[in-house]
Amino acid sequence: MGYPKFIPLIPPPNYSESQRHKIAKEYYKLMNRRRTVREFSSDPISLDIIDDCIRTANTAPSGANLQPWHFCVVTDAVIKKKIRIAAEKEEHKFYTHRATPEWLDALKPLGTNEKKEFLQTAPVLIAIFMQKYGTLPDGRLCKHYYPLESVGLATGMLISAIHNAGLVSLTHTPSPMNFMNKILQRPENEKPYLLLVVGHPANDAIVPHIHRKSIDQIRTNI
Ligand code: IYR
Repeated sequence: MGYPKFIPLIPPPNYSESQRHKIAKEYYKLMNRRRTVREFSSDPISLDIIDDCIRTANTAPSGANLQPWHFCVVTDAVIKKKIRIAAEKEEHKFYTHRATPEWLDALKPLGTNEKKEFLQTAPVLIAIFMQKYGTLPDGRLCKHYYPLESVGLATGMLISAIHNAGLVSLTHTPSPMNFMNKILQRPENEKPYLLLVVGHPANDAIVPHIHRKSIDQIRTNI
C-alpha cells in the first residue's frame, strides 16, 4: 500500500458565530467546575463509562500517531490494597525527608499528607503507562516519539471525559512509581506516568479553597 493515503475530513459543525461563543463558554463553565477530589465514596461505577472515557483519551494527538499509552483499570480490592501500601511507603519518605521544605510549603494549601486512603475507597484506579517504545506485529521494536507529551495530552483528555461523565478524579503521582509495573505486571517498555483515582465524591467531600489564575495572567495577545 502506498503512503500517504488521505480521506476527506469530517468537517466540524457549521456553528454561527454566536453559537460558537455560547458553546465555548458552556464548555469552559463545565470544566471550571472540575475539582481534584481526595475523598471518595465507595459506590461502584460502570466500567463501560470508563471505557468510553479511555476511548476519548485515545483520540489525543500523539507523536507519529503511535499512541504510546496503556491504561490499566483496577477495581480488584486486593490489588488496590497492594497499590496503597506501596504508594504510602513512598509517600512516607516524601513527606518525612525527600521533599524540600519549599515543596512542602507549596503543598500546604492542598492539605495533602502521606495517607492515601482513597487508593482503597475509590471504586476505580486507572494506572496510566507511557510506552517508551512499542512492538510491531512482526515483533520488531519501534521507537515512540514525544511519548511524554503524548501521554500528557491523553491524560488531560481522560480527566475531561471523566468530569464530563459526572465523575470525579484525583491525579496521584507517588514517586518513584516503578512498583506499579510489578503489581500490575506491566512490561519493561512501559513507564508509570500517573495514577488516576476515579469515582463519586464522598457525601461530605470538601476541597481546598484555591484560585485559578485569571486569563490576563496566563495569556498574551500579540
Ligand atoms: N505525591 C504527594 C505529594 C504531592 C505533590 C504534588 I506536585 C501535588 O500537587 C500534590 C501532592 C502526594 O500525593 O501526597
